[in-house]
Amino acid sequence: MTAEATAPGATRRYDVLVVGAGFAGMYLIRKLRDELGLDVRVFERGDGVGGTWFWNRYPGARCDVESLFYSYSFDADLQRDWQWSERYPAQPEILAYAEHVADRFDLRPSIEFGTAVTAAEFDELENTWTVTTDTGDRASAPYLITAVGCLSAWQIPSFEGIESFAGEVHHTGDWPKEGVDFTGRRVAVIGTGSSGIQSIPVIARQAAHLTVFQRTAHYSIPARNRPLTEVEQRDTKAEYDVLRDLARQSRAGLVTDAALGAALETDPLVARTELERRWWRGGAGLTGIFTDTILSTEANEVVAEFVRGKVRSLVRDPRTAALLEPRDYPIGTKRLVIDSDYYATFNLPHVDLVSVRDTPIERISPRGVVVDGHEYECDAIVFATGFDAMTGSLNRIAIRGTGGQLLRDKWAAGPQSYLGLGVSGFPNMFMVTGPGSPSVLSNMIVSIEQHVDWIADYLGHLQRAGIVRTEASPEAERDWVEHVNDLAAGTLLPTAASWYMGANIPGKPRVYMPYCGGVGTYRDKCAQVAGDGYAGFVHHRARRGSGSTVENDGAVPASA
Ligand code: NA7
Repeated sequence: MTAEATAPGATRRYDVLVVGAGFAGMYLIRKLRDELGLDVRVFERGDGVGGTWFWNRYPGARCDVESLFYSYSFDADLQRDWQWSERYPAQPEILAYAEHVADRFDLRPSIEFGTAVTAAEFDELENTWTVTTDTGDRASAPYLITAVGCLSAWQIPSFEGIESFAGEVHHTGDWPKEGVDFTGRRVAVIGTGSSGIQSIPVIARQAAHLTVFQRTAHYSIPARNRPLTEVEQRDTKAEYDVLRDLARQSRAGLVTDAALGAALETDPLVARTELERRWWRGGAGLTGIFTDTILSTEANEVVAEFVRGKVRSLVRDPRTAALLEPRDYPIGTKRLVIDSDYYATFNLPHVDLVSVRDTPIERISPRGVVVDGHEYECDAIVFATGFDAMTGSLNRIAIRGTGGQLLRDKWAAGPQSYLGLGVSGFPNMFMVTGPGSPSVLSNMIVSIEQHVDWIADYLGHLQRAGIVRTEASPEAERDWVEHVNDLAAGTLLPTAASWYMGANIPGKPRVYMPYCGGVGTYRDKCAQVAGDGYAGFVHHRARRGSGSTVENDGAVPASA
């Protein structure tokens, strides 16, 4: 199918509208355009593909999932041909991969770059979505799919005096393409999540002086990044079918070491040896050592104290080490950070750590950052202050469903969705890795592929069955939200003031947003819903002359 020819300024018509050309948007084109033959239009605010990896070009930006598994599995030739150079891929390499995929599958003709979607509205008579872009263009289609990413709406806290700062200001999530040279300059980094922790060692190598402002000390584990050997790549690729399948059935979309068992039932010497082994091997496997790390405070403390011990041995100045020891939340309840040389950076004579935990940043002055009456002078400020995660990038678009309801109003008390895929009151709209799905708790590419495959199957089914309108039922949505909340409530996850909880944004409701039951379990649930005729979705079938008939009452099987 092709878009109807339209007069200039008129609304263009397609089969599917997609917001975002990151890994989700790109795979949607491949699947919907090339397999289902649908006319797909993707709107992308950046001027290139890659989403997160297009914007987050800060020094040291690197994925915390190993490159051989942070890659698409949908095409055997692609996964065989692409060569990764390092164990953990750096941003330029991931972006080069995304660009390669776009070229290889000729995705760019389906994407409108440099075009942000500002509004999307559902027409209840026509059963179509119409989007409006920041260029004033309008396009409509029966389906709207959001592929906006979970960490795309970057945020700078509203510090007093920020506009008076005379130097340069950057946010890690909106880093200039041409890079920033900090050579010989005094730099302030505010924030010590993944972006801060990854960028601090690299900035320290350039800057004349670096001051790090830390509100919460985070747990960070060495990446032990290194070049990948030919043999490793060849052997992994030979086993890809098995390994990818295990990842799909796993908890986090990764093939990981099995847990030893419950912490307090494990021989302390065995536990200690395994903690050391995992620390020295590097990467995110540390918290998976016990079955109850995220369930029991006592178990959690065994792992947390192990990391604190490492901080004490890596950081020479005891006062700085004490500030860097993470104590404010259980390990694993905020995203575990994977670093290269983070703690050792604080042994450098030109690097200072300022805790703003008890004395917050007072204001930004023309010359620097003011804390407790002291002005820390700098020439540049790097805000590594994170994102309005999971809902921010959806809520900034005026998405209107039935009755003109705004999605951001519906979600005023926290996101509500069915499976993180559909929203009641927003027919024919699907979210890729939306809140209520495993998304950020998983290897994102595994979750993206699962969602896109599921949505594509569903659109095929809808077309074949002549169903013109589908919508999550309020009951299915209510039950799913309750299930997602119950799962989180049985763990330590909601106890941290994390971005998973919306706690990093003043005024944002505190709700644990992702589904924490694991990607394997979640995949089974989605397959079961599909197998049951898309239970939980209400279907309307076109009937000549009199609108539509309801084909499915949206009943959900009791076991969510
Ligand atoms: P994060 O993980 O949200 O980190 C943001 C950091 O900024 C964190 O240390 C915050 O402290 C700090 N922050 C935020 N607001 C302030 C104010 N007002 N004052 C001082 N410090 C502040 O974002 P990242 O970009 O590092 O990582 C996002 C995800 O990307 C990451 O989890 C990976 O999944 C990849 P806080 O901890 O809230 O006290």
